[in-house]
Amino acid sequence: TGIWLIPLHTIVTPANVPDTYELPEWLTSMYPQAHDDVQQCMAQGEEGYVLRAWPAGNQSTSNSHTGYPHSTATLISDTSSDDRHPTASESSSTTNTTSNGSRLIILASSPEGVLYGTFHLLRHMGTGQPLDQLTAISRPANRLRMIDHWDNADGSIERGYAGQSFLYENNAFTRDWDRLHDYARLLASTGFNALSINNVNVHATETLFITDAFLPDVAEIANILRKYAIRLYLSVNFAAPMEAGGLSTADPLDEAVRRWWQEAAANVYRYMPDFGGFLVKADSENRPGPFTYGRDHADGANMLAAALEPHGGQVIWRCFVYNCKQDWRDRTTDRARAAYDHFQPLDGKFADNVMLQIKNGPLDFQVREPVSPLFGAMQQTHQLLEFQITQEYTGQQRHVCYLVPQWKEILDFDTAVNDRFAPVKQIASGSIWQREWNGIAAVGNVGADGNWTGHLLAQANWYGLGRLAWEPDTRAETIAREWAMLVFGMDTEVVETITTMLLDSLSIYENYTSPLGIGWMVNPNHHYGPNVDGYEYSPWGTYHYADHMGIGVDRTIATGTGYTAQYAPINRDRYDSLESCPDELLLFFHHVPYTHVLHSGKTVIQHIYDTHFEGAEQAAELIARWQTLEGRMALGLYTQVAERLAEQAEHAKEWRDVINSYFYRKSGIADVQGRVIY
Ligand code: GCW
Repeated sequence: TGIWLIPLHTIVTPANVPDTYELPEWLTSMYPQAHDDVQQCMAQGEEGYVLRAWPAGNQSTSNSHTGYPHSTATLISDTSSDDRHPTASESSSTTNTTSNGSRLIILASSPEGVLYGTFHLLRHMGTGQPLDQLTAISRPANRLRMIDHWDNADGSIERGYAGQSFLYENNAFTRDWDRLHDYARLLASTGFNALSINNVNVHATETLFITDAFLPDVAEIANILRKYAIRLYLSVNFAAPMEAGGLSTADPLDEAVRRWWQEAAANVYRYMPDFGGFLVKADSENRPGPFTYGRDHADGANMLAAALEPHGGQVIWRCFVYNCKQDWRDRTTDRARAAYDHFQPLDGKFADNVMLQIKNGPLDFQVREPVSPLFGAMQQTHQLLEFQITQEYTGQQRHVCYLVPQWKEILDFDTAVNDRFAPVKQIASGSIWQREWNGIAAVGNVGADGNWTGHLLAQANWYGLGRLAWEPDTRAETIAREWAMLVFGMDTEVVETITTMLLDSLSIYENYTSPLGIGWMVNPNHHYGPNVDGYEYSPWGTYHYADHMGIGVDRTIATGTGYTAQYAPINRDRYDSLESCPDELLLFFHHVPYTHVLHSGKTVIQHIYDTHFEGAEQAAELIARWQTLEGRMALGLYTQVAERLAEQAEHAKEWRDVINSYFYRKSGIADVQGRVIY
């Protein structure tokens, strides 16, 4: 097969498309669709591409490439030369999947587009699809498709479950460029185009990443990422002017502080002309921020935006701002309200190169939360949706928990702002209000472990986030199956078993952990394993208020914290009323007696018992399902997953028994099926 890469700008330029342009004769004669595809391709924008295969006999088979312009085409099946004219024998060479003389074209208006088109082709081949009928026209739905690392310079990873960092050790860069190269290729293969390389909690060493002490290393990383069209971002410390610059203040309105950031930014751009920008966690969980100086978040973000603006950089400012020192006796403060209360009033006040990064839910990446009401509530602000790929609260990559179905639900959620259909995916992408700089960012789940993600099956989450950020309408099942084929090959039984295990895993995990949207119930600090009261009398603001009568947080307007009022009317009313609130979020919004009857017909207490018995059984069944694959894959792959599934099943029992016993003892209500509760 001749595979042709046509850098479109050598044939046409955006200026002469679609009005008048001419394609060279050699191209149109061998490529019947050329005119249509060029039009389509230009419409896909910078990162899009057109992939097209057409069979032999449909085009001129002459070997005359006379007049074929130098450097407009490359035969990528030949690795010895990048830039020469194909010979007749090369361009008609065959593969197993296409007929003699068929051709395949990757058409894009930029090198990035060619890159993504190439990965599309590899994915197509890797999932066993025939080449000869391939037609694909694609562009990313989201401009920014980003991974945030929470790696620290000492080599640890905050919430990392796949070994140490491969970026840092002992307060220096590992300089493991080979691994980084592999990493960049993996990222690009699923469409990521941005990477923030250090934890949003910026400690002493990382504060200096924007100084000459570390910029040479940072720039080397950027050089590798650039080959795969990935822009590098850095998390910065809001107090850097003091901690790195020796100033006496970090007040965003102070002239010396503003100048310090301007110079720091200019210096960063001397090393990396295409540097993406700064990611900032400010006034959150003990990090410094503008509040110290009586300023607001717009003051803080805009100060950094002004420093980056001359260089084309951006500020990504996180909305994860809440009081982590509240008094558990105070029932009026509701952590869920915090992001909206802090940021919504600032809509319209942020500079154009500021994006607000908003966690998917109002709390913190629980297995079940409603969508953050901030989406849709800031129509004049660039917004970035933040997901967490690393499984902090969803089994820490010791349990299998395929998160794509959860992300899909969030992306598809209709915020109904302005009484119109306004799903989160259109707000994240910016398409709803024609905003250019929007997208999806996610906390990564990789580390130095050989399989990247600790649990092999956790790779599917990383892969899945990339695929969703490119095209949010891709089905969770399609993504799971694709990933399984790309990793394990084409054995149907293997692929189908893994696909269904992945698809079932989220509800299994939800079944045996905290019920009905209440969240938490984990051990404080490390967040692994059950502890119903772990955060009940703590300053972090995460409570369930269970007593002998009932459980749940009243967030209604009439009797609760009023959180429901942060949603557009349709959603507000649905959540506010006990009758219409969906079961799976009931305890997030309402405090109810254990005898309250759900829409499912069960009481709350019986639902807790049933789901926990069922979840632990399902976790045990995962082992049996996996065992059917023994001998059908490399032993090392088989065993590493088998070991984790065994641990998960044991741990699911612990969850079951802790949760069931706790609520049995609180409520005194027996299980109708009389199963063992301790
Ligand atoms: O999910 C919580 C984590 C913190 C994290 C914080 C954040 C990086 O428990 O470890 O800090 O959120 O998102 O900033």
